Amino acid sequence: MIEAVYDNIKKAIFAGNIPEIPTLVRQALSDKASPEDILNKGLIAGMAVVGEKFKANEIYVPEVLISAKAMHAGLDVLKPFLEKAGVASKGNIVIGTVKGDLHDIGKNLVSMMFKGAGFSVTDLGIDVPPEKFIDEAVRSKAQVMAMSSLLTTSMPSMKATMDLLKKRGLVGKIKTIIGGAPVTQKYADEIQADGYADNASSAVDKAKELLGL
Ligand code: B1M
Repeated sequence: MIEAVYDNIKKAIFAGNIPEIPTLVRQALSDKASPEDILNKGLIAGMAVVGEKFKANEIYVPEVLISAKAMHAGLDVLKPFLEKAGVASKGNIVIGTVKGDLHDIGKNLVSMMFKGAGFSVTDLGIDVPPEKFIDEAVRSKAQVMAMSSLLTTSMPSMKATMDLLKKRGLVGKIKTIIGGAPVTQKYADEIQADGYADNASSAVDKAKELLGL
């Protein structure tokens, strides 16, 4: 029964049916589905199909953009459930999508999960240059700087940010976590980021681990 609702969410994401998504997500919530299952089995599963069809040139950027809007409409409904925040802040995190990259769905999810785990989060948005990452991390007294990249062409901006962090003598003082579809642990090792996470929940685990929480 609930599987059918997940399937409808998946199809509505692929079809870019923006008005239907909030209704379906609310329906799943009232059917007692967990926010995590709605996210993973519905919304993210739908975006995965979009990614496959996009890669195979069966759909193009305008369709992907509409699906992304549908995804955001679903995340808006889930947000308060994913962010059921802890009382005292566990620490400050700055997060953003690196320079040259406009993808923000995964980054927004990671941001929501951090908030849900009780961190104070400064979200710098997309296309964030190295200077801005570091200036904001210093200004907000962040313990963790979290960078997202979805493009192989924007990954070098992670390295540029790490290089600037080193130049400013902040390595070790501000912990760094990187992630995003093309990013790997190997790449994190190469650029000497403190941590890598392959999904939003493991980003939270990694932040806690790095801060000894
Ligand atoms: Co783009 N795009 N896109 N796109 N797009 C990809 C990434 C691509 C893989 C599609 C493909 O070819 N199969 C491909 C990249 C190839 C590569 O470099 N490896 C690609 C391309 C090529 C492009 C353009 C260049 C296309 C063009 O213009 N010709 C262009 C680039 C624009 C730019 O950024 N400068 C482009 C544009 C777009 C849209 C604007 C249309 C749209 C983005 C809308 C938006 O974000 N607001 C879009 C989308 C939606 C996608 C796909 C289809 C879906 C991405 C997504 O949101 N996934 C994507 C294909 C795919 O990934 N399957 C694709 C759902 C999201 C929940 O997952 O973001 O992976 P994800 O986040 C995950 C994990 O990666 C991880 O946790 C999240 C969930 O648990 N994670 C982290 C993410 N950040 C993390 C940070 C962490 C830890 C974990 O720590 C800090």
